[in-house]
Amino acid sequence: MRIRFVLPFLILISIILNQPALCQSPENLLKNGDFESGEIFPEAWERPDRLTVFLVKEPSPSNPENKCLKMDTDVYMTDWEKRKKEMEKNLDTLPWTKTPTKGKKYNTIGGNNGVSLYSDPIPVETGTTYTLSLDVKSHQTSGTPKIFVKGYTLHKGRMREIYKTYLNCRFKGTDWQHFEQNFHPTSRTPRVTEMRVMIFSYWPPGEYRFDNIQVFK
Ligand SMILES: [Ca+2]
Repeated sequence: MRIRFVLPFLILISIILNQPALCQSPENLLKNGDFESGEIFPEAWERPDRLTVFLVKEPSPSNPENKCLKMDTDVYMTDWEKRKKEMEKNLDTLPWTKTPTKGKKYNTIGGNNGVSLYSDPIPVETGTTYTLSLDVKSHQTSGTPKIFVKGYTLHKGRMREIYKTYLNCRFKGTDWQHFEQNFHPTSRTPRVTEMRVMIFSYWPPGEYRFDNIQVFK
């Protein structure tokens, strides 16, 4: 009698233990895409200027210590240019508070260049289709930040950009929203050997948040 009850249970356990691949997530090729490594600056990304780009706490139900990347495009161009010059001289200069903006805000960074931040390079495998995915949130009710992937090759001793694609993150509402897109960096540009992710926010001027950025095969 006992075997009649135990045997189906053992078979079920055996099936579960033999199916680990079904539960595994693909490896994220982008380092620190969840922004959890780094205290003031996110590891494996460009240095944020802390005027328009910040590493910030963004508690989630599963992780009260969660961090994400915040971009503020509601910053006057004059402030942004001043901060850029400071950081070109010395990356470690301390940040300061932006000038409050008003009016139609066409003279903000969001109305002009936009704000961007690059990841460290990721090696590219020829002939491979990749997936880019991420979560976006804003206090504004709509907007379209973009995530670029740029591909590079070594040309005359320098890495040159020869490939570019982007994911339009057209959100509505103020909750986190997920975006995902496939791309194939070597289908038309087979000389691409590495790629970088570039986060980009612009109009309307305001705050944009990014988390859980992944690049996987
Ligand atoms: Ca995170």
